[in-house]
Amino acid sequence: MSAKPHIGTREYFPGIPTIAYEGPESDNPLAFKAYDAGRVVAGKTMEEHLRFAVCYWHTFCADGGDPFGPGTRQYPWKVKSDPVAAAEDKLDAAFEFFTKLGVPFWCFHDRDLAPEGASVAESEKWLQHLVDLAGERQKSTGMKLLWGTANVFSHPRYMNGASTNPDFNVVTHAAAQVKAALDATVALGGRNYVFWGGREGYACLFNTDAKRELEHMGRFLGMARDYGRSIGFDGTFLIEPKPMEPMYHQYDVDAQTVAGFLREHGLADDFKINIEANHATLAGHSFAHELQMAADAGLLGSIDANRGNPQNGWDTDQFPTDLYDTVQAMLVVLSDGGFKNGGLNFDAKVRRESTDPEDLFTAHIGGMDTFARGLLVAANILENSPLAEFRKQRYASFDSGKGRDFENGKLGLADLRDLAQANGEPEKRSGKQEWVENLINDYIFRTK
Ligand code: XLS
Ligand code: CA
Ligand code: CA
Repeated sequence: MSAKPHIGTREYFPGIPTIAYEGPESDNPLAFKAYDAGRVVAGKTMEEHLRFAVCYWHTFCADGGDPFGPGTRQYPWKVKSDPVAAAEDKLDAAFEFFTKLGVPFWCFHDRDLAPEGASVAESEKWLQHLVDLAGERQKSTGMKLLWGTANVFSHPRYMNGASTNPDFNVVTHAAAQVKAALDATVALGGRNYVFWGGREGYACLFNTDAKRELEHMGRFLGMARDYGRSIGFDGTFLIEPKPMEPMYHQYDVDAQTVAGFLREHGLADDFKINIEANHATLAGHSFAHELQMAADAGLLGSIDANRGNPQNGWDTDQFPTDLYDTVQAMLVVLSDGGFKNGGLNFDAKVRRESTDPEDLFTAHIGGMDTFARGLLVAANILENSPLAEFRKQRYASFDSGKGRDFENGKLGLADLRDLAQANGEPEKRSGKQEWVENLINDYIFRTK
């Protein structure tokens, strides 16, 4: 460990000001056009509704490397050869970025923050050191932690999985990391703790006992829940679904799969779901579908805000710029009563070809503005449009009479048969899809 903690005197983003709201007419790429943190919408400020977070891994750790070539960005906080000293520099760069951008939250994996040591104890010591420094930075800047997590998928020991590994010794290492990451999350006042099952799945079913692996995963998550509660974690545990990549099949396929798993293993009171937009599309769903399924199950916890590329089938983690997507997302979030512990974490990376430090800022500004516009439009639709009433009316036949008896379980299948015979052919009722789609666009056009 380097002798003295870094004191953060260096500026890593010189020439970049604190980002201000300048309004829709501004041409300044380093200003918000829609995100006006203090503006009140539907009873809360934009900052309170959106709860933006910057993720540590894509923004400060990744340098643009891909399977075909090395990184394209040389970050000034990555030059020191002592890995702990480099981690201290990275922390300073991160907190400078957070404060200049004006987001209230951040997110990390254990190994983003501190390097892996030569033993479990050394890894814990280094993480503890960086957590202490991060705690000081949080205090001086007012930043808060949206969630912490453990990276139990990059190290080669996890090639066959972490909690679902066929080797118990590997499971113990995953437990050591999750324990330390929970300690770190609690020390930093994190509101959530995330499990993304990166290698919890299989590449080949012939050599896999999927039933046993799923039982191990349920037991492991229960142990993590019990440990977290025992050290005073009162936030939300989150599972982040993703159907594949890196594995051929990952067990947390989508929101409905995870909801069933949580109920089967007695975890649904402590766990909710973290929906990532790009993972939804990998599962063959839309972002809005995944949010709706999670919300309907009472399990919508938080969001990883990004987008995929419709022309390919992998996890491109691009910044969200599609207003239609964010309007749909915010319709679900607002109808669900808004975020409680959760928020909008930009699990998104600039393209390999985007090499200026400024690109990190413009990418986040674009994502924040797109969600802020989405919030404004969605709030306007919910407050002023006939959408909710139209949807309710489609189901009006269940609000009284035999329809209500059906919903209340008072009728059997033969009763329904007799009603069909007695009432004859139902009247045709249009679903009016084109009309509702136009209505959404009308509100996108008219919202100020
Ligand atoms: C990867 C995931 C990962 C989780 C946190 O695809 O999005 O970054 O959010 O481990
Ligand atoms: Ca994610
Ligand atoms: Ca992703």
